[in-house]
Amino acid sequence: MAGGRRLSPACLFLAVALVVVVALPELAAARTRRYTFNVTMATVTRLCVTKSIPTVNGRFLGPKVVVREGDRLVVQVHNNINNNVTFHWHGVRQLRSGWSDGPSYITQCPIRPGQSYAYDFRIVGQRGTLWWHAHFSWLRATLYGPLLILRRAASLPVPQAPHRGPLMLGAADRRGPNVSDAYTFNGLPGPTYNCSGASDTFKLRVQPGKTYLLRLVNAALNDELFFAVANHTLTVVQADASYVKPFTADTLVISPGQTMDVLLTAAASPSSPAAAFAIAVAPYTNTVGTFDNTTAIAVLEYDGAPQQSALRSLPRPALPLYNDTGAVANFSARFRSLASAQYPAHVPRTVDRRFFFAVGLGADQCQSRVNGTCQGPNGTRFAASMNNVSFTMPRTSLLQAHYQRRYSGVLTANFPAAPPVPFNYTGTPPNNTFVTHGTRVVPLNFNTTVEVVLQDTSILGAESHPLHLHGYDFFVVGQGFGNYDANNDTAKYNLVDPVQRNTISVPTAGWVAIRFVADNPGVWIMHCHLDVHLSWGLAMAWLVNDGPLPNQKLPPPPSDVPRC
Ligand SMILES: *[C@@H]1O[C@H](CO)[C@@H](O)[C@H](O)[C@H]1NC(C)=O
Ligand SMILES: *[C@@H]1O[C@H](CO)[C@@H](O)[C@H](O)[C@H]1NC(C)=O
Ligand SMILES: *[C@@H]1O[C@H](CO)[C@@H](O)[C@H](O)[C@H]1NC(C)=O
Ligand SMILES: *[C@@H]1O[C@H](CO)[C@@H](O)[C@H](O)[C@H]1NC(C)=O
Ligand SMILES: *[C@@H]1O[C@H](CO)[C@@H](O)[C@H](O)[C@H]1NC(C)=O
Ligand SMILES: *[C@@H]1O[C@H](CO)[C@@H](O)[C@H](O)[C@H]1NC(C)=O
Ligand SMILES: *[C@@H]1O[C@H](CO)[C@@H](O)[C@H](O)[C@H]1NC(C)=O
Ligand SMILES: *[C@@H]1O[C@H](CO)[C@@H](O)[C@H](O)[C@H]1NC(C)=O
Ligand SMILES: *[C@@H]1O[C@H](CO)[C@@H](O)[C@H](O)[C@H]1NC(C)=O
Ligand SMILES: *[C@@H]1O[C@H](CO)[C@@H](O)[C@H](O)[C@H]1NC(C)=O
Ligand SMILES: *[C@@H]1O[C@H](CO)[C@@H](O)[C@H](O)[C@H]1NC(C)=O
Ligand SMILES: *[C@@H]1O[C@H](CO)[C@@H](O)[C@H](O)[C@H]1NC(C)=O
Ligand SMILES: [Cu+2]
Repeated sequence: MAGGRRLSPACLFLAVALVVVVALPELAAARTRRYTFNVTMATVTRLCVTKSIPTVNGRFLGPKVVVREGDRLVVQVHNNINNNVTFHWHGVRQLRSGWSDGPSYITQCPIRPGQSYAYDFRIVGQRGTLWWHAHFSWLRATLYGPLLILRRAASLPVPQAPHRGPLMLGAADRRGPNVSDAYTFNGLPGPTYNCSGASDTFKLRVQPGKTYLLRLVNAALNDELFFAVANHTLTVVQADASYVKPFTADTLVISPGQTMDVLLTAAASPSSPAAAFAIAVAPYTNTVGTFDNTTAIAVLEYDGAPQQSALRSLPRPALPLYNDTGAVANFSARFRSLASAQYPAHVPRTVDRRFFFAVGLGADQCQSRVNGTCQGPNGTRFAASMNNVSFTMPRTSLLQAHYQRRYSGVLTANFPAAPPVPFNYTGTPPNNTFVTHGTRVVPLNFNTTVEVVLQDTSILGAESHPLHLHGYDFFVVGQGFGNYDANNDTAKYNLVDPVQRNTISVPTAGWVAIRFVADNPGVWIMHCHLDVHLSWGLAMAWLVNDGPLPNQKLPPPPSDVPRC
């Protein structure tokens, strides 16, 4: 993001989140729900370190926003910190409300210090767990919270269960946008870290024999995470606020940006002497750089259990090794849309436009080696790209430029549909790994059916990239290792019940194919949700033109939308 390389926040707390939701009456009429976000600095202490961090309303883990599908949500933001800010409602479709999507310089200019902006949108046809976070530079490190959408339908496709959630998984960092010091559960790192106090551990209390719904969000800046609960099997029922065919798993994999709703059944008579079990998260990565290789622990505590004195010695669940790509692939292969009569999967069976995007790292020439900015190989600077285009953040809002049809000097509508020079994406990298730069977009006619194959590259190391699309959910119709092969792989697509998501990890040294229908006019960024890669340019944008009918056009901007 603009300035992302330079701006270094006072601190990072990356999180897993758990939130408890009280059941609300069913079938309430659609209404307007209003929240106020006052962005202020506040002092937070974790692991014996106290720092001043940007917060919403003075709290770290920001407010829980609760709506019902069909509701209008209005969030009045006041920026009272000495930095620009915007907010993104991660996973909300924003049907014809792109002015409220939030990514800075894409759908709005930043809310400057002292300014206000009201995000105002409806939530249509979505239910489950999503989340919100800042979308300017690295500010989402501390500015985030859950967004829960209660269902409108009277009958549930999954077993009804008391809610325990959201559980926001994050991380804490003492230096800057670099390597975190700890992973966190709802902002709490737990007992595995030095100087952890009694108030540093998140505890989830349950009653024997009951089934709970956990709402999990990976809010960490740069880390895909394994998640498991000792001696408990989990049942996945939703992903990214879409229903899936329920399946059980001992270990989950959650990428930054993704959410997962899972059922946990507490044993009728737990045999553990203390009736307390460790909930653990640890990273999944193939990065060639350094990473936070710690394990964070929260506690699943049964009612009536004696107070725990020995949190550190709780039996831990066995998690896969940090680089176990096979475990990740096996887990992601299990997701299927529920595809029921009530919640059908409208999978596009034919495609109007096909795209092939090679996604990965690359290099920039380094002009100056001042203060470690040239840490790439052979004195280069790290960059990232799609089809060798590293995204340049514009200086004004792309949506504003589009609305006024003033593209000159802001964007060019020539983002390549395929890599300029094909190569063996998962083999020996080409000699020249320098990227090009630009604010290049793909223009789409309204209602175009799009297929994108996202192919990881091994340039500077093959690595998994959680790609997030704004404005749409997409169907994940295929994935595999190695180079995508149009002759053989297309025939194996699942066009019956593929999972629908807003964020999908491009497998390490592999590919994933997604489909969506461009029925939401506006400008929508698609980017890696590892913030470090986003700041290196791993992004592009779709420019979806208006349709012919009045309800297929982007409305004018709200009067208070921030200008550059
Ligand atoms: C926001 O918080 C600051 C600091 O606590 C306070 O001075 C200001 O009045 C608050 N603004 C609003 C709109 O609540
Ligand atoms: C990143 O980490 C390295 C090694 O710990 C440190 O020297 C450097 O200052 C950090 N960078 C930032 C931006 O915090
Ligand atoms: C938990 O699982 C471990 C490993 O499978 C087993 O040894 C232990 O007995 C289990 N504890 C309880 C309380 O079920
Ligand atoms: C990360 O931690 C695991 C478990 O402690 C260990 O096996 C592995 O070697 C570590 N990897 C790195 C790169 O530090
Ligand atoms: C995973 O990491 C372990 C320990 O760091 C290493 O021995 C092993 O070769 C790695 N596996 C892969 C597939 O890279
Ligand atoms: C480089 O670091 C030094 C020492 O921390 C600092 O004084 C200087 O301003 C930095 N230069 C740049 C260009 O950031
Ligand atoms: C390293 O960079 C220098 C200067 O750009 C270049 O001449 C040299 O060929 C590079 N070496 C390798 C191994 O890429
Ligand atoms: C690409 O490179 C991989 C790894 O070296 C190799 O196994 C594969 O055969 C290569 N594919 C092609 C089409 O050359
Ligand atoms: C890439 O570099 C290697 C080693 O320097 C060289 O042998 C090879 O011919 C180069 N390949 C191309 C396509 O330039
Ligand atoms: C979109 O296109 C499909 C055919 O490809 C058509 O059936 C449908 O009516 C179109 N929808 C709109 C809103 O134009
Ligand atoms: C892929 O398809 C081509 C052409 O249809 C075929 O010749 C080849 O054997 C196939 N490769 C694999 C690995 O299935
Ligand atoms: C904040 O946003 C304004 C408007 O785009 C811009 O001029 C300014 O440079 C930004 N400030 C920072 C620190 O990025
Ligand atoms: Cu990435």
